[in-house]
Amino acid sequence: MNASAPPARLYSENQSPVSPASPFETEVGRRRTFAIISHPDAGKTTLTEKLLLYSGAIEQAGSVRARKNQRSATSDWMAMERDRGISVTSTALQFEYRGHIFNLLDTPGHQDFSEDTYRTLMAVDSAIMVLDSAKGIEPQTRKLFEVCRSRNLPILTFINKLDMPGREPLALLDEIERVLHMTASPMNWPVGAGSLFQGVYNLAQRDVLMFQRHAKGSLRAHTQTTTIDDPALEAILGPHRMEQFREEVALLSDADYAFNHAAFRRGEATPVFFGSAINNFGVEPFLEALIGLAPSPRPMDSLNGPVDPTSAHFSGIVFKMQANMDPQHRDSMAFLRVCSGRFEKDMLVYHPRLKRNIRMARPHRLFAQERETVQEAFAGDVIGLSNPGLFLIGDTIYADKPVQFPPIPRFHPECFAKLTNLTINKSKQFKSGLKQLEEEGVVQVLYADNYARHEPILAAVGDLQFDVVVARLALEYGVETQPQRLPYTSACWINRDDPAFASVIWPSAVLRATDAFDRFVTLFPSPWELSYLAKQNPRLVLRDVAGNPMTHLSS
Ligand SMILES: Nc1nc2c(ncn2[C@@H]2O[C@H](COP(=O)(O)OP(=O)(O)OP(=O)(O)O)[C@@H](O)[C@H]2O)c(=O)[nH]1
Ligand SMILES: [Mg+2]
Repeated sequence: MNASAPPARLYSENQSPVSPASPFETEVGRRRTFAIISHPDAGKTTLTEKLLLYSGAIEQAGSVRARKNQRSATSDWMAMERDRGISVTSTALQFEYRGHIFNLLDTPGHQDFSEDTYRTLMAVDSAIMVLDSAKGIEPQTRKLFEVCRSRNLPILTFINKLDMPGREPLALLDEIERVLHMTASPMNWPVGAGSLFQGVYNLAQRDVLMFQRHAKGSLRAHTQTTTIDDPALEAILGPHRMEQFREEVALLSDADYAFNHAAFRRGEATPVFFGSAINNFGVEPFLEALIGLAPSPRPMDSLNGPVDPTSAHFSGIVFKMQANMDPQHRDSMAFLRVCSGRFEKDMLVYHPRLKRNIRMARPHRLFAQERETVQEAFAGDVIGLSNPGLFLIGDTIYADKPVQFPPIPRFHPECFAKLTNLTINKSKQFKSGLKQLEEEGVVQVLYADNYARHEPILAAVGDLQFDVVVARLALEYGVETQPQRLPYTSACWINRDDPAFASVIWPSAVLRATDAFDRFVTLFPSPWELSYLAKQNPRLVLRDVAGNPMTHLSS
């Protein structure tokens, strides 16, 4: 198919395309809301930057690992991200391109931040899976893919770093099919590889887009369109590679590789694109393809059934909180995915958790750490709400027709550290900073029941979360802190009113604590002690962080 051609199409609840009927439906139909996911370092932030460059949203792309005085990547705006060259938190970027509104969410790849990525995947209609051509499908990509699959999210694949020595493209397609059980349909095919990577062949249009390298990719690459029979192509590739290239292209015409849009929409097939984000090679065809392939807003699952994005009734879900994004506005921003209807500045919405109406006085369009007031938004949009203290992750809001979106589960923690405040005269900032970071979901904060000093215990999925807490407390709250790893690896939650609770004899190795919601938590040095407690107290219900019974322990 011609990836760049299809017009905006609107999908009804049963996923069959219907013609846009009203200006409102056209607005919804022109939205494309997607997350970029992968194992660390595959090039998500670099690709994000280049999509912004080609869409005209930025004029010059920064480098991810920015040296002093260089521009740095738009989406890695946090100091720690710039210092370390890794993404720590998801970033929302809204921009317009060829009549379409893109809501792009760049996610962190590191598994210690996977809870943030997971939340973001709850708010999108499709995902871009970035693969490093030398590494193929890496463990974290696979895990995130499983999350996408559980939500039936359509996935587009961008195979990156073709400018470096990598695996054979056919072997990469084979790996996608074998490991992810998804049909991989190439939409273009690389001309040359490594230092000889010169362009991509568009399989539908049967033309070749040749690239020229440019100033480390900070500006658009010069391109030239030619045909596969152009002698210049053979002159660049040499007779042997040219022969191989022709054979591959012939093979790809086979029906096995044909792109099936319906299978893609069901998450069973993925269109595959090749490129080198750092050099801007293959970025423009990918951006064009996104218009036709990335779906417009889909119905969102709610406890009341699927919510049609084109319903006239406004609804939305808060999927992320982020404080202190803009040093000039040290406030907390709630990221809202508009799930249905039209949002208007100053509209009155109902907040079921607070059981009251609130006025949406300060909605923002988000572009990484930048913000500007928006007057309206439509289903599919991600907007920022800066209403202090009103929102928590997972909050539903709606205008008139009651709806409740499912809760966004927290991840069960596996590492724990005691946090000491070294800036004694700033205990207020220490407390409020920690509360804020807890609300953002950066880390969970517990207080031990039997510690003499009331020092907080951080509970996390991975160690890097502790580094984020320390760095952000220092930079955003002026508080120096020292984390000290504790020897616990497992946790369980127990209801205090559990009938079996009072008779438990607590082993000395466990630590009893209370979480931010005043729930009772127990920490164990190893899973063995946790199983032991379960066996000794068969009627006691041990729960995970989401409150679900940990059934595997009783067997
Ligand atoms: N050679 C080459 N390097 C690339 C390319 N794209 C990105 N890189 C480099 O790969 C490294 C990681 O890039 P990022 O864009 O930060 O990767 P990421 O996937 O966002 O990483 P996390 O967000 O930390 O998971 C950086 O040093 C980039 O300059 C490419 O096409 N070719
Ligand atoms: Mg990144």
